[in-house]
Amino acid sequence: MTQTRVLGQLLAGVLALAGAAQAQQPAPLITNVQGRHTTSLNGRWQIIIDPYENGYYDYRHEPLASGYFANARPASPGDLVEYDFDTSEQLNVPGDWNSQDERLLFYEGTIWYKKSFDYSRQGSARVFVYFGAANYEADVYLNGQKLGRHEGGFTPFNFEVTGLVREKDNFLIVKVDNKRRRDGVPTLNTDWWNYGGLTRDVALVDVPAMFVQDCFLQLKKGTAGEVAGWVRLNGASSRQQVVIEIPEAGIRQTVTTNEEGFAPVDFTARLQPWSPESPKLYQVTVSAGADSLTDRIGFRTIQTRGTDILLNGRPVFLRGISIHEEAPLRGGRAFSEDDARLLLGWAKELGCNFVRLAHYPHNEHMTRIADEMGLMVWSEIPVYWTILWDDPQTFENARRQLEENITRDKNRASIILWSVANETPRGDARLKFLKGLIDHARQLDPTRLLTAANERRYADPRTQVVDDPLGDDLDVLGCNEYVGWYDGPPDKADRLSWKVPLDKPLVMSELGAGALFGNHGDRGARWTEEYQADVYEHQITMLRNIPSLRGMSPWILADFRSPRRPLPRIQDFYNRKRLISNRGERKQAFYVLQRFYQNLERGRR
Ligand code: GCB
Repeated sequence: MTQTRVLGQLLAGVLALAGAAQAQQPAPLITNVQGRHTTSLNGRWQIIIDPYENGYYDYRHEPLASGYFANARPASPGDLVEYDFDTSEQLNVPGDWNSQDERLLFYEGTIWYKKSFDYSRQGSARVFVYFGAANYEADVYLNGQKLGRHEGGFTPFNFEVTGLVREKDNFLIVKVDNKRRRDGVPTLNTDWWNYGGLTRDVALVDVPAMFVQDCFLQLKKGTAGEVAGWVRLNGASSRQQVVIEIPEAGIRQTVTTNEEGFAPVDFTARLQPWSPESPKLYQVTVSAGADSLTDRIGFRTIQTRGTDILLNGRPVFLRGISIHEEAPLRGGRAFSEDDARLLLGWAKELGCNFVRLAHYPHNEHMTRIADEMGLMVWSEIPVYWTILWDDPQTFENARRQLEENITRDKNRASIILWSVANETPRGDARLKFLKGLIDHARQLDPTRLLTAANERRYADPRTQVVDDPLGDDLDVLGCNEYVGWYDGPPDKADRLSWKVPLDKPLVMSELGAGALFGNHGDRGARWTEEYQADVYEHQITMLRNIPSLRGMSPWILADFRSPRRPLPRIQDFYNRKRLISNRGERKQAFYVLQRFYQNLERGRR
């Protein structure tokens, strides 16, 4: 390389870094995207697989001023351009890359996505590009200019593109990188597949100059007839009137924002409560200036009293199941409304009134369909196993993912529990980290219950104790245990008693055993349906005897891929603890649990 060229590249690198530093953060999250005017950017996207990140770094590993995001093409036959989106391969968006191309099954690294589009601005003043999720890190560019970066694979983000988008020949380029990181959330080690890509919907969102960015409308904690929350406008430079209407309940309320566009809301209303038996949703419209935004919202209260969980003031037992965000019949990440209906429909058939959406925020169809079907939801962030408790950036990352999750879903009546962690190891740094998340969640949402899936310990060989010190800060104690699978034979459950010193409800957030559908044998033989069913039988007998047990979400409804499960012919990289096979066949344990849940529902515990 000549000296001037090297200097030029260095300078370009510095400029690119400076530009990147300016445009890093996504814009404040727009909520209820389903209720807005959008232009879908789903479909086929051109891709470049870039394991060495050549499109981002030069040979000194300095960021390039003009990387693949420039979408360069040779201007003359003598020009050297070593990539070409237009003749590259394509992938579907939404969708993970691993399940779309056999060569990408184990791929962890960068893939560049490009979508070209024309855009006619139908009177709208402002435009945002919205991503339902990209796993894990996304660098976003429109027409060669960097919009910013988002970290975290399961929550939405958006950038304003009002001044950048043009009528013809836009090109949106996203560098998606799913390399696992020690300081990431989740970290290097998980029991689920690291599906990479633009895994959820991508759309342009049109809004007026001033618009309803967000609102929080739920029953005030503990009251059946008072709606409390707030509205937030974007683009308001002075005080504004906002009208909230629930026509079916005869509600029309006007509030006035402050100069920043924020207004608290508080009014009384006679509303039929949302419940699994009667999942009533109301049309709620929030209007300000030229904007009017409608959502379907349910209203219910959720509290604890001693060891009871009270839904609308009445004790409820959470008949649940855990679910990963995977499309069981198709394979790969679930992303569509049909996927959500299939998974949650199976949960209903099992007799559930509750689902644990493990181990990260699922796509928005899941929580909206749960609202519609009447399933209570445990919603979780991927603070899983042993992340870096001492790293302030890891904390900030987890805090942001929690905030994005709550921001997106806080009006879903189905969500009763925010969970901040799964099977995290006891210790001071971890306690401080998780208390920080709990405090933040309570500030963002004072109406819901806080939980975490913790571990239990043996006080003596026959006594299990649930006494993780994090419990002091939780409303509901979550506990994972695998008695009969990782911990002794199935009948070990018969010999155990449980101690739960805190006067709080306990939810057994995981239990289970692996089996292949159609694999039959002796009850003592691993991987048979008989073994799995036996574990469920003994577990149910044991669980019945835990006085403060108020719910359970066994592991797990359907198949999910896992790199930790290589056993040939049995696992083949799937965690096999599912109750329903990937051809939809119900295993014996499905019917054991279904019978238990049906009896509970009929009041026979
Ligand atoms: C657990 C984890 C879950 C695993 C499960 C298993 O405790 O929370 O992510 O998949 O056990 O199957 O071992």
